[in-house]
Formats: sequence, C-alpha cells, structure tokens
Amino acid sequence: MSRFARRRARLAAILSLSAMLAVPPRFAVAAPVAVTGAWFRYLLSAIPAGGYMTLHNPGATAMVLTGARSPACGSLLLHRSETGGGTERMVRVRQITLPPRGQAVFAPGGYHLMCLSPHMHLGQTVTVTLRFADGSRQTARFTVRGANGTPPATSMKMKMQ
Ligand SMILES: [Cu+2]
Repeated sequence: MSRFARRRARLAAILSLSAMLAVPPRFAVAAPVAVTGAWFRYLLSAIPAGGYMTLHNPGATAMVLTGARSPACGSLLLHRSETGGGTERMVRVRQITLPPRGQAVFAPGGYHLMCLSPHMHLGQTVTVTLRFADGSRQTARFTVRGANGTPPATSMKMKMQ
C-alpha cells in the first residue's frame, strides 16, 4: 500500500467514525410527548405497583404509545381498569393513541402502567421509558408514593378524557 493509499484509508476510517457519531442511535430519538404528574402507588415488592401520569401531545400528528419499561420493574404493562357487575378488573392494552394536541390521563380506576416485580421504595424517584409506534421514546421520572398516595395537584386539575 502506498503512503497515499494508507492516508486515504485512514481518512476514510475517521470519516466513517464521525458519521457514526453524528447519527444518533434509534433509541435516542425523543418523542415530543410531555409527561406530568407521574407517580407509582407502591405497596410491597410482591404486589404490582400502579403507575399514573398525564401524557400531553403538543404535535400536529397523533402519537401512539405502545409500551413502557423501567429499571424499577420486572416488567411494565399498559393496563386499563374496568368496572362491571360491581367488580373491577384489569385488561391489558396494546396501544393508546394521543390525538394531536391532546392528552391521555393515567389515573386510578382507568389507564395505568402495571409494574410487575417492583423494586422501589417510598419517596424514591424512578425512571420509566415510554415507547411510541414511530420508534421514538420518552423517559419520565416517577415519584414513589404509598397506598394513600394522591396525584400531584397539577394532574388533579386536568379533565379526564
Ligand atoms: Cu393493572
């Protein structure tokens, strides 16, 4: 290999490295969705913890929430509570659509995140990464509250959809 060819090869290697660094990995693309009033109701590590929040979509296109994960949960599912015949049961939800400039409220008795095998403690802040259908993600901080935890005042003012 000539000196010129070696120099070209080295330059090509540097260029491809900088191209790799310039393109963010897919998981780093942040969704435009904002998360407020996020908290977990934690009882015991043997009992699933419910996650509550309000999602706001400021964009002109709908955003579709398809999943969530957290280092504080063995697994994290999208759930909805339903009441019928005097009993309450939970159903798994595949996706939740946030309309343009709309919101979705996760609150006790309705939509919630179901954190199985929770490992968290009262007063702690844990992170949850929300996954959307377009491949974008959004990480939010959830405060850990107890059985009598009440949502932060900001989300109590919001209207349920
Ligand atoms: Cu549930």
